[in-house]
Amino acid sequence: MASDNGYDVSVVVPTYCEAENLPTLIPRISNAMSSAGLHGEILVVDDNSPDDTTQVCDQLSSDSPVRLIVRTKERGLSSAVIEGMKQAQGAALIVIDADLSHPPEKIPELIRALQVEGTDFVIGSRYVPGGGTDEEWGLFRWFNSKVATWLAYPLTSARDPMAGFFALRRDHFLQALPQLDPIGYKIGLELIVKCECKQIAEVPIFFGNRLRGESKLSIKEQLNYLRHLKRLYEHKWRNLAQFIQFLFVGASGTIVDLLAFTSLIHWVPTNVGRGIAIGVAMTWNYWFNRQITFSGARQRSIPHQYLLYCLSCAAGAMISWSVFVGLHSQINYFHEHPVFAALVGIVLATLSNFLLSKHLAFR
Ligand SMILES: Nc1nc2c(ncn2[C@@H]2O[C@H](COP(=O)(O)OP(=O)(O)O)[C@@H](O)[C@H]2O)c(=O)[nH]1
Ligand SMILES: [Mg+2]
Repeated sequence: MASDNGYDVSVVVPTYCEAENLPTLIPRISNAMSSAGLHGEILVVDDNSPDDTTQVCDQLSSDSPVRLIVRTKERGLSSAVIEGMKQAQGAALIVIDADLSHPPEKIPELIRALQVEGTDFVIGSRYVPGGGTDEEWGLFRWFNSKVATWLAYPLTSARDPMAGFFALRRDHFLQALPQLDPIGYKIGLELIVKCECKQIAEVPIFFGNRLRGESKLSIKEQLNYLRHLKRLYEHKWRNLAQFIQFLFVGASGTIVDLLAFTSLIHWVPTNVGRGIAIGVAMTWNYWFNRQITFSGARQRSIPHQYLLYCLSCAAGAMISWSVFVGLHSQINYFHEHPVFAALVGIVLATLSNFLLSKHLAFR
């Protein structure tokens, strides 16, 4: 496996303040490649770290095929990895953290797994037999990583799709490049979904604690992961993903409606309280559908969009009511079971609400 210029592999190392780790990491990557007979390059993609990364890379380049790419306008792990991959020239691309949590000696094994016919993507995996994490990993971090993996399960059956140590072919990456649009940390998951990787191999690795320095994984990045997941779900199942979000917002609106109603009946006449609670819930639903379900339509003017949303809800209410009246008066079964007639009305109204919201209010 070699590209036009003869490189078998490009190893992309995203860094932010990792100058202390590079003198250990780079020679280990370089040795791992040469002992397996792999001809390649190491691309360090640094976001202008306020440490000695530049000098350290300069020194290391006399013995290792390392090249430093410094970004000054952008910051972030995923976009740094993409930048490195864009500039890479090897036939295979490997991404590895700089802090020595990932064992560089496994690089040849990842490459061999990628060469197996049909394999699209290879993960250096903590969660397959033979893999593991350092015992000092706190319960919180372990739990966090597990929950993140479960949330991604419908997107991929890989055991460790959150890993930052992985390999794929450069031509495969280039095909998916125009579609890449990650936020946050999980660039491997982004590539698995957007490159439509079907056959994923997992090579067991032991994920150690970082050698030196501090983790850059913040709470903000964890929230970004949820936003990223939303995007990936929408990429894979656009309408279904939107409909599920619409249902969740609707369910939260029902709770808001009932809470508002039960508090209002102490202060105003019941019918008035019911009306106000419906209005509050509708406004709640509008807002969260604008922010979450149909976040792509956020640039449209609020009053106009709110009015259209209220009209969509009114149409839904009419449908719910007419279906109920029709079924209840015409069909014997529903005459005897009015709750089921109401249920059919509610289901149809929800569908119509969704379609009108999507194609009219949040177009
Ligand atoms: N270029 C770049 N690299 C980053 C950034 N944030 C983290 N990294 C690198 O990504 C890798 C993983 O980050 P780390 O802080 O170890 O995350 P953790 O292992 O999840 O705690 C390390 O090599 C970091 O230096 C960033 O904003 N820009
Ligand atoms: Mg780390």
